[in-house]
Amino acid sequence: MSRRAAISGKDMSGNPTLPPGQRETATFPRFGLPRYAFRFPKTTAPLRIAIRGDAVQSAILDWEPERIGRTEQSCDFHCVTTWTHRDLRWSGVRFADFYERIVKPLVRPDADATLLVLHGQDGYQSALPLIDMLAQDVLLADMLDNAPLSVAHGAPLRLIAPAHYGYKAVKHIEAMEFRRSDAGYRPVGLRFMAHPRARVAFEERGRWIPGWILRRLYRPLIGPTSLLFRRALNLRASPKA
Ligand SMILES: Nc1nc2c(c(=O)[nH]1)N[C@H]1C(S)=C(S)[C@@H](COP(=O)(O)O)O[C@H]1N2
Ligand SMILES: [Mo]
Repeated sequence: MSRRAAISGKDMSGNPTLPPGQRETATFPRFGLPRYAFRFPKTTAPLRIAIRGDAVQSAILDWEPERIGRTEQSCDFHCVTTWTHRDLRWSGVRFADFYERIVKPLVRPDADATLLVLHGQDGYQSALPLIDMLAQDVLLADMLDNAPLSVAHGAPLRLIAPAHYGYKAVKHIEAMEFRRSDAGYRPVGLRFMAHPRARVAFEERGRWIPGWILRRLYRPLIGPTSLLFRRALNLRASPKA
């Protein structure tokens, strides 16, 4: 059984069903919180990742995927605003392998390192429990469809965590913060929007407000948001247009 079938099941004609409240989109838009639409990575060159936080030794690590072992993975991408784009083919390194082979020996995280905050070059950030990050389908991806990641989709490196909503899938990763707890952690955006786990199968869209209500609030934002993100990208490509 494919991983996707395991997550989302199949309907009576054998087609994979979508998770609750999601709708398939033909396009894969550049997307995010509006305030990040006009922010871009400073560099897309092969990178170094800063490691910091109260549960680890600080360090700067080189991104050397071939040393860890590359993996490919096809999976669906689920945005919290209800669009799903199916069957994207990513290439990169399993986070669990990066953690075991690079992080553990080199920066020795404490046994009570339980939270990982990923930081993007555009100032975006998102947090997941370390236990969720270690799942076999969580990838640090640097390629999509056999090509290096585009700026639109997260160059030079992004997270892919298919069991969680897209807002956990930080693009343009520059730093990883290993923490003992979320005490004092402030998510980007409004507090109600950031669920600590954001699992798609359980419709954990946000905190406090049920997922089926947030569906209706978020859905009308898809059109304007993807338009804004596309315009910002075009403007960056041709500043005078
Ligand atoms: N650095 C960064 N990562 C980000 C975002 C962002 O604005 N900046 N938006 C998040 C959201 S809400 C979504 S749905 C996905 C969108 O990924 P895409 O632009 O490749 O479709 O990126 C996530 N990661
Ligand atoms: Mo999203």
